[in-house]
Amino acid sequence: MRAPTMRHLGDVIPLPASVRPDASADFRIPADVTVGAAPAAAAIADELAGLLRRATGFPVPRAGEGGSVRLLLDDEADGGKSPESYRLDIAADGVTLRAPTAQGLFAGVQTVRQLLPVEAAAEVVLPGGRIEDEPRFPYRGTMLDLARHFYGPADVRSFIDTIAQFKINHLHLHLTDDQGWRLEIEGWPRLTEVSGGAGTGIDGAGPGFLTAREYTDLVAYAESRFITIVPEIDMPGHVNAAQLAYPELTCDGVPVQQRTDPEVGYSSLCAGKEETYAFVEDVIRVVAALTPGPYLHIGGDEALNTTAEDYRTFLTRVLPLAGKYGKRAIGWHEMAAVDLPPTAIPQYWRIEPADDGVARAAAAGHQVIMSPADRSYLDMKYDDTSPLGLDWAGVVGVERSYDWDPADRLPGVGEESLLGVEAPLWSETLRSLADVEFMAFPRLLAIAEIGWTPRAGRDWQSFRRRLAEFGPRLAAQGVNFHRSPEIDWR
Ligand code: TNX
Repeated sequence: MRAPTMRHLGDVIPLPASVRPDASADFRIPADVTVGAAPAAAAIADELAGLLRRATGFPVPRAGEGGSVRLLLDDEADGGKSPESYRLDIAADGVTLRAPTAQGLFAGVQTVRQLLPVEAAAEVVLPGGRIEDEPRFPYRGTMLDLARHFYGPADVRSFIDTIAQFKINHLHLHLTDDQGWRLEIEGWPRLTEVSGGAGTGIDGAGPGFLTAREYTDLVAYAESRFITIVPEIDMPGHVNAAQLAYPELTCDGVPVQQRTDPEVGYSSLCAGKEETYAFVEDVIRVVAALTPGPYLHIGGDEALNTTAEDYRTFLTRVLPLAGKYGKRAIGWHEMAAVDLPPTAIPQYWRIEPADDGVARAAAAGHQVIMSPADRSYLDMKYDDTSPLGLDWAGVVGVERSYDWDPADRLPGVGEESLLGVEAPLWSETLRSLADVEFMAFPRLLAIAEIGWTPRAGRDWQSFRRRLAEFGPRLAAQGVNFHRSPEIDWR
């Protein structure tokens, strides 16, 4: 007899690598359920106990290392497994979740969370069976554009909470652009005083910046959700806000006007001036010191007002600075036009393949992040009726977000060249967290599944059916998702 609220073992997004249901092993969660874990997994066990408490109304105390729901850390020696892998066994007498790392346990807890009913019920039953899971790609990301519109720490935290459920593990923050500079940089106070203050952002409507302290706290919060922050300082283009604050960063030293329009491609740092590199090195040093993660994004896109020679001069000098301060450089794919340091990662956003050096970089061993605008850009309109968004890369419905593969996108850049996928969300038309959520959800769930689920296991009809069940779940969390007509929402 199935409890009416019981979920199916495979009703998870992203779909796990292997799901083997066993109807004889359903776990009827008893009133005396306890959660046990090794001390190294205590925080994750606390989280799981909280989720069970909310779903059942039972007290769900923590139980040392025993308990009817147990989190086990396996020996790391378990050769070759992804640190994010986990195995979940649900049996009539309890649940065992095992993983080689805390990160894997966290991933498994997100799966358990989705197997609990949305609303508290008199009897909560977890579906019996075994899930064995690990990600296809190590990098599964999304991006917020804090430059065109600033979102404060509370909004970014809320976004982190939502995306972590879907095993997104990188959040790229686009911190600087023509319309604003959003991170305090020690020694360069005017960046945020002038370009983070009132009247900045698109239409002057998106002011604000992160203090170094707020940024540090945000990075730590993300880390507690197993999300790595990837900070971007965009250069040599997209720098009007920096030049407004420090006119010596222009070639002629003449002050620029403040810009709050969405135009791109007009500003450029001055490749021939030493002041440029003193500034850039200082910024990279400070951002690297504030960022524990391995990556620093240097932008490099749409430098339409920089000559090809200046672009090469600039990046050839700047890219090694990421390595000097202990980081791997990520840059938009335009940077592949120059000779890259061995660890540099191009992020591909083009619609049509072109001879832009990305395939050459992949052949030389560089990893690539796939973000094709016509599939993964969360700022594109869903359809012609979308109240928000742009359409230069076309309209991107949910099926279009889902039904493509990053390993097929660019000849010469196959599975083994991919670090992963990222869905960027630019802010030109957005004004609030509610707007961010409307554009990101549900499309980001499609990208999350592309990044996690084995290619052979993916299927649009299956995704569409599973996604329908997430309507009430997202609604219960207060997430402002788009009720796309492509989905038969519950
Ligand atoms: C292109 S894609 C940009 C951004 C815009 C975006 C709008 C890329 C690397 N740069 O400056 O915000 O289009 O969709």
